[in-house]
Amino acid sequence: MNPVRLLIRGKNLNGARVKATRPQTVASGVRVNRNGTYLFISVRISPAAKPGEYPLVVETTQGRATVPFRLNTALDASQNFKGITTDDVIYLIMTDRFSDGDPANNSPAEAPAEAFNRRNPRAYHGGDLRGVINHLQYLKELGVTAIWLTPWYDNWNGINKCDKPWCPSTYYHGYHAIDYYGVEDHFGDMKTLRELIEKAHALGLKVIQDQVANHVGSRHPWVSDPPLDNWFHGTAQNHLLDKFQNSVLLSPHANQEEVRNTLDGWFSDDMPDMNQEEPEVARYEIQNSLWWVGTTGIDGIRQDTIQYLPRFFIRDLSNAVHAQYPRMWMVGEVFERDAAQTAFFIGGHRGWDGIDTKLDSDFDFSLWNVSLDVFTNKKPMRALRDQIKYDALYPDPSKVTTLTNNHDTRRFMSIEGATLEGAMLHTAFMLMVRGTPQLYSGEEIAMEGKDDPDNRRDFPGGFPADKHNAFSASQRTADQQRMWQWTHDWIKLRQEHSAIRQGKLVDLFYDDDVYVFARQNHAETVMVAINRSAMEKRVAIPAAAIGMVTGAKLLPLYGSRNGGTVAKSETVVIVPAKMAVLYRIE
Ligand SMILES: [Ca+2]
Ligand SMILES: [Ca+2]
Ligand SMILES: [Ca+2]
Repeated sequence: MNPVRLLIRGKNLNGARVKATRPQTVASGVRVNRNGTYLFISVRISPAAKPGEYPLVVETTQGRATVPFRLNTALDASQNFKGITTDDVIYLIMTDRFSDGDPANNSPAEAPAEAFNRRNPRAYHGGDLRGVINHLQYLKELGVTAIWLTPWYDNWNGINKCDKPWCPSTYYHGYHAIDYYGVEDHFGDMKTLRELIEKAHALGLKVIQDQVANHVGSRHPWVSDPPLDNWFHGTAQNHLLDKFQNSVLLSPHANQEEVRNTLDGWFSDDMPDMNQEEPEVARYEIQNSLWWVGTTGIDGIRQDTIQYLPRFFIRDLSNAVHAQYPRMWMVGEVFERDAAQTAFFIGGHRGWDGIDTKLDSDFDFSLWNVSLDVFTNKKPMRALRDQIKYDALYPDPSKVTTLTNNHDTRRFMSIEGATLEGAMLHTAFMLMVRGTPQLYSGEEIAMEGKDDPDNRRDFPGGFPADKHNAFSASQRTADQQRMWQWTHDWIKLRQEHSAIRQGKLVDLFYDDDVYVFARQNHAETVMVAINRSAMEKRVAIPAAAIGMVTGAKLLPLYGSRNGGTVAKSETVVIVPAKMAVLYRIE
């Protein structure tokens, strides 16, 4: 992107002129805000410019200041920005709750002592980037191929006090940025972040950044002194508050008042809504996104609360990212149980508004929700097939990101009706169905946790003085080890069979207790049979539907010793109780 638009903060900037000090850069297009505290400037960079310092000089009648501006050496595009595909398995880490690798950063200089308190579920617990680096090998052993870290932007270090149940609270989760260009000091610094990404890449693990273009935190210095009067939708004193009438973002018949409330309303009084209709805001956020990719070498972006961004902006952001980093991938959080809504936001097709968001992926919350109900015995197994039929709404359903759950939802083991076997089948299903699966840290050891923040408990063994270390197989309980091994084994099966990662999905059988489907590509056909009941089930599969001829064999790869042979165009499979079985067709 050239020229780049820079935002300079200062004082007495009214009437300022800006000059580049070296011939390889040319400055133009000055714009200053009313208070004279922010200056926008475009800098065109010659393709011949070498990495180095290219300071700018700002001059007013009152004086002169030098502004540092550095061109960095580009990272190797063959080793970075790799994008995420269905070949990947994503593991979500809430950085503060995973592992404390550097206790020295637990109470940064200006942070009050009570902001760090492992007994307060809304305080910092000490997890950091070093803790993630220390456990990359653990993730490699589990078999995942990509990690998504919750936002690492710098957030306010203070503690909120109020008479509400959520106080005292901190921004340990990272969704209230006070500096879009800063790394949270509780988590580490840019050098540690680069080390994390380089070490992850060296192990074959990709890294996904959680970006939040929709809002910043109310402690951001912009809130009291905005770079432009319309930088936000409204002001701290006067703004809409989002009522989360999300379906108005889908409906062509929605009235504009409700649409504006949902798009422009603040996510909370504590989360000022950025105004992407202002081109300077859109430009700032797009460049910021590209800057993180280029500076750190990340492989993917998870875009928070994406449906509250204007659709033209999602498109412009997606296009800008793809133009500079062709393999880059962005997944959006459209937290909806209605597949029509998630499908509306994914790229690859135009909506009724004429916009194709070009968004690579969004999370499949509808299938996630049904799977929770099925594997806690609230809905019949056939509900999985009844949901997945709405894949008709997607231009390419393989592009969705499936999830076992995330940091905003209850952990499986704390849902009413949950059993370990249910959790195991839910996980196996998500690893076998179409899409790119995303697991949440701690599910592999069947952690418990009710609604936020209980679903964000510390990973056992990640913190100094933890008595029990679940990173180590020898210290896991029997249930933890059973879930860990199961998760590991199904990830491995996915990695070993391209048909699971890339093939089409064919429904073969579904009733109250059993769902059988094939995954099929040019290389092979595999078949997944899941039986949630306490009884062994025998089901007849229409073998011809997946090209099996008389005499063809079903070889069990996992979950059973019983295979099958095709006779009279069908084959009978025996699925053990509370089990998922994978077969290969021969
Ligand atoms: Ca720490
Ligand atoms: Ca901070
Ligand atoms: Ca918004």
